Amino acid sequence: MKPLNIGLIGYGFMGRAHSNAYRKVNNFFDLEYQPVLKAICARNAENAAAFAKKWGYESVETDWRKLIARDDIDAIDICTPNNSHAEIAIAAAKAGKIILCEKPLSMNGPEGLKMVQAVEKAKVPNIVWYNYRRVPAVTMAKKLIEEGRLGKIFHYRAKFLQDWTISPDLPQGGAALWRLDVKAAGSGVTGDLLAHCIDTALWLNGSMDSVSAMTETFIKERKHTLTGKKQKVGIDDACAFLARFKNGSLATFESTRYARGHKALYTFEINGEHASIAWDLHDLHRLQYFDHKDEGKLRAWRSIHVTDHGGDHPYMDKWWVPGLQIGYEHSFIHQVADFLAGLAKGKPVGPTFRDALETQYVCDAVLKSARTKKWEKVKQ
Ligand code: SOE
Repeated sequence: MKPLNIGLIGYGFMGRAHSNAYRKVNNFFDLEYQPVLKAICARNAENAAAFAKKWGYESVETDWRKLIARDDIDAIDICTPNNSHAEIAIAAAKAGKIILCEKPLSMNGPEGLKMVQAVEKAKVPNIVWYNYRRVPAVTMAKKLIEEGRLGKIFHYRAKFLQDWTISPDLPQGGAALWRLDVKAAGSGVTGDLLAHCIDTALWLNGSMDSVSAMTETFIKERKHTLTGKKQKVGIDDACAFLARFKNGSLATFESTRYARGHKALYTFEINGEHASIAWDLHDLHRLQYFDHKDEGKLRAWRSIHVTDHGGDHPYMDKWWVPGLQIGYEHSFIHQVADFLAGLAKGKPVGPTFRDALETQYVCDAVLKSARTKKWEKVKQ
């Protein structure tokens, strides 16, 4: 097997999810490449060393520029807050590194475009970690749509609901709460949560034409973790938008961190001429499917447990015996497996930076529409 030396930047939630994927992928997938956990990079040397020990990284760096300059690093994995993605990715591309970047790609479309230009100029393989595409039930939804089973699509409906920022005492900023600080995150639920819904939607239902959005910031001021001072909150706490897809379908998207009782309720439903499908992250191994072509007396929503083998249920033949389900972390393992397989064939694997730029353009149009209170076209 060919080694692929990974240099991971950032050791938060995503640093763990990606490291776990690198460690497990070759145990379950037959691949030409094998990720090697070469270096972890983070500003706090002590924490980085503890992370290296726990996950098996061979070395520690505290400056990402030094990591990128190392000849023994093949791929840079960016798991830092959103405001540093562009600088790191552009430098990594210039150094000829393979790049795996956490979502969202960038703070906004223009910044994302520079990143796309950098990786395309350098011709380096690149991917963005929109992991939900590779939950087997979601991948199966894509297959069903591609097989034409839904026919013409009329409606796309998605939401991503959480409830962890309701307390006004929660500060903004710093290592754990940078998602609440607009300077680090770029936006609130739009870039953090709706970006997932948008990525899946563009993948399943094609490009969007225009959007009409509303956003709200319920808590206007929060103490900043780093300064200790109360500061204006610049992120959107909640966002809902209507969209028109280029295929003529209509869509609704909603996200909030103020839906008491919901932790990560990502759901979507698609209604086509012949059939409908629905999916729910809290029950991620099931795909709900209704087919109007079924015999009348048996026609009903079926709940498909996407755990079977035989090539029919995506990825599942790589795991346990039929009927035994897998979970959230496996979507990252699948992404690494697909990326490594693409690398061996010299083929790009989505979502590439360019794919993720389209999501960024939708986010930009959504935030603009919330400001102008008008329908806005999505930049193509
Ligand atoms: C936010 O709470 C978050 O962790 C997102 O940043 C992730 O992308 C999402 O998958 C789960 O929620």
